[in-house]
Amino acid sequence: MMDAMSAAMRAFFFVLLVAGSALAMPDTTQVSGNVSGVWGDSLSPYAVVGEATVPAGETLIIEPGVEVRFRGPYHFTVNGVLKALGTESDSIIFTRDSAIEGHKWKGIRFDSAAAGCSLVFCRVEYVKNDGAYPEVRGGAVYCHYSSPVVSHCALCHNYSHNANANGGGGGLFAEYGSPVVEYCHIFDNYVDSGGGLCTLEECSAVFRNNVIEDNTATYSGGGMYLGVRSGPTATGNIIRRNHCTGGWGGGGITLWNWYAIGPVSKTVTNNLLYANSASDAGGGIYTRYDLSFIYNNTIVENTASRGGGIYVLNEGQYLPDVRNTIVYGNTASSGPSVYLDNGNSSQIDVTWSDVEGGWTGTGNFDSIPNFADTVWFRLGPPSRCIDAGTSDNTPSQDFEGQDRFDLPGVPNRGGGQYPYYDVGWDEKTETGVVEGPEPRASSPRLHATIVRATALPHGVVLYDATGKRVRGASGPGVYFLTENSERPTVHVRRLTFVK
Ligand SMILES: [Ca+2]
Ligand SMILES: [Ca+2]
Repeated sequence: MMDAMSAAMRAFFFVLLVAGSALAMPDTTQVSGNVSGVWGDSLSPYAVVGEATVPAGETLIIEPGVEVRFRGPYHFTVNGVLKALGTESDSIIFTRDSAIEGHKWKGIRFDSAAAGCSLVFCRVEYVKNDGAYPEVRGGAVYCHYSSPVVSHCALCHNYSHNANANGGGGGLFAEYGSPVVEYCHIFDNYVDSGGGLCTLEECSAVFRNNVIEDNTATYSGGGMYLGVRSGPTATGNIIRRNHCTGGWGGGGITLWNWYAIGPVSKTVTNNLLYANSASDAGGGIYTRYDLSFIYNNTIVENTASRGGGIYVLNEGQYLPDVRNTIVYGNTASSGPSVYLDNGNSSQIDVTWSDVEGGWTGTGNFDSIPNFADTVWFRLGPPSRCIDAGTSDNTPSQDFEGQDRFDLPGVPNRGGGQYPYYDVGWDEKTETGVVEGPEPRASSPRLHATIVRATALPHGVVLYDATGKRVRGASGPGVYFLTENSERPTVHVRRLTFVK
C-alpha cells in the first residue's frame, strides 16, 4: 500500500515538474554558432546558448519586438551584416536571460564587419567583460575595423574592467573605422576608461545628440575617452553626472594623444558637461597632449581636485583650442575653472569664452551666464554670452539644431560676422523652442531611453508627448516621466512602451 502511494506521489510531482519547465520557457528559440537570415517576433525570445557569429558574406536581420537573451558569457560576433531594426514603439532587447551573474554576456562585437550594419531602437545591457587585454575592451558594443550606425538605443548596465585598467567603452568602444552613435541613452556603465564611449587608434567616429549619464570610469573619462591616434567628433551630447574614481581623471571627457605621434585633432562642439566629477584632475574635460577643437560647449558645475572645468597637460605642445565656451560654476581646490599642469609649462588657447575667474585671450570675459534653467542651460536675457562668440570655424547651429541668431537689442560683442554667434551650447533665439520649465516636448530627440514596462515604479509621474500628465500608459506610445514631481524637469526620461 505504501509503495503504491509513493509511486502515485512520484508521478504527481513528475507531472508538476514537466508543467513547470514548460511554463518557464514558452516558445523559446535556441540559437548558437553561425546565425543569419531573419529573426522575427513570432519566434522570440531567442536564447543564445553558445558563441554566436554572423559570418562574413551573411546577413542577419532582427525584426522589431525580438528579445535576444543570453544564457552564458557568449560573444555575439558580427563579421557580416547585422541589421537590428527596432521601431520607436517596438524595440529590440539584447540582455541576459535571467538576473544571475552567469548569464552576463560579452556584447555585440563588430569585427571587420561588412558595411551596412545598424542597431536602431535596441536596448543592449548586462554585458560583462573582465578578461585580459585586448579581450576586455568594450561593453555593449565593440567595433574593430567596423562602422555600424547605432541610433536611438539604450546602452546600459555594462561592465568592462580588469586589474590592469584595460577595459573601456561601456556603451561602445571603437578602434579603426568610423561608427556613428546618435540619439542614444548611455547610462550606468562601469569601466576603466570611457564610461559611455571610447575611441582609440585610427577611428573617426561621430557621437552626436546622445545623453551620457551616471557612468563610472576607474581610470579616465567618466563619460567619454577619446584616446590616442583617434580623431572622432563629439557634438550635441548631454554628458552629466559621470565620474572618474582614479587614474588620470576626467569626469566628463578625456582627450588625449601622444606628442611623439604628431597632431591628431578631435572635435568637441555643442556639448553640455554638467555635474561630472573626477577624484583627481579634470572634472569636466581632461586633456593631455591633444590638439582638440573645443567649441561652443557649456561646462558647468563639474568638480575635481585640479581643474574643475578643464585640466591641461601638454608641456606646451599641441594646445587645445577652446572657443565660444562657458566654463562656470565648477569647483576644485586648484584651478576651479582651468588648471595647467607641469608648473604652468602646459598651455591652452582660450578665446571668445566666458571663464569664471577670467582667462587671458581675445574676447574672453567673466560674467555669470544667467542661464534660463538648470537642465538645458539655455541662455536667458540679459546673458553676456549672447552675441559674444566668434564665427571663426565654430558651429553654425546650436545643440538643438537652431541656426545662430542675431538677437535684437543685444550689442554684438563677438569676433565674427552676422548673425553673431552666442557663447555656449545654446543659441538664444526669440521664436525658438520653449525656454525654461517645459523641455519635455521641445527636445524629445535627446531622450531615447527605451524600456519595457507594464507598471510605473513608485513615485514616478508620467506625461504624454505633449507634456500633459497621464495616469498610466494605455498602450504603445511615447511617454515622458519624472522621478521627482517637485522638480519635474530634473530627471526627464523618454519611455517607449512596447507591446
Ligand atoms: Ca547670437
Ligand atoms: Ca537654442
